[in-house]
Amino acid sequence: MILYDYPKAPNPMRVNLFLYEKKMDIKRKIVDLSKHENLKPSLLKLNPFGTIPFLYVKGQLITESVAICKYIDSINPSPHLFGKSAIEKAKVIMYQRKVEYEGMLPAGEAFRNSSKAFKERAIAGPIKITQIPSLVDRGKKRIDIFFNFLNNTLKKTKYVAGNNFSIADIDAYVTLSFAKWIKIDGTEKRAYVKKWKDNLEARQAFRKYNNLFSK
Ligand SMILES: N[C@@H](CCC(=O)N[C@@H](CS)C(=O)NCC(=O)O)C(=O)O
Repeated sequence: MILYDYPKAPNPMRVNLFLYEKKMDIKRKIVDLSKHENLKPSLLKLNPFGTIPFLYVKGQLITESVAICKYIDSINPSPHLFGKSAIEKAKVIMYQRKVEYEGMLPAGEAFRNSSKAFKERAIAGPIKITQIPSLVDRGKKRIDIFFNFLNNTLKKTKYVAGNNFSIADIDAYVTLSFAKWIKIDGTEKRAYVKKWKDNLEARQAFRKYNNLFSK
């Protein structure tokens, strides 16, 4: 099993935090996104979608961070980051999808449609897509709505999907970090988000991830 990785970028960050929470060390190959290595023919041959992370396991390609996490979870179920009971499992998926659709995607929209580095690359992967500047403000507005939702959620429960830590926390934390790339601080005036973030950053897995870049 090999993970094609670039830990700094938001989607690989999700998988890295997930692996650290599972205390799993797997073989990795770094694909330098700053040098567009993902778009090299040799890499596109392995993963035609051109996105990172991706996993190669038993000759099979698995892309999409949540699918990679699901595979890891299936081969190594403990700790239960996708929930344990039937209700909990459904809630984890419910919140994980809300985080991904209402937080991560708008953050990506605001970032990729504003950054000069992505002028003709507004969508990740090998197909050229021109930026749409009006998506920047809309993306930022949606992120603001998302962080309010997150704050209200965390007012009621310790973690995003309830009282147990899950993949929904990992993805929400990645969204919080990603939003900083477009100069949005989701903790500002959101005391519950701030408390939850501090709590996550005290976890061993999050410390390990953040230490990668602390030099
Ligand atoms: N939906 C995919 C998104 C993957 C993605 O967009 N990855 C970015 C890095 S965060 C990427 O590969 N960018 C390469 C590019 O922009 O060409 C997932 O969940 O993994």
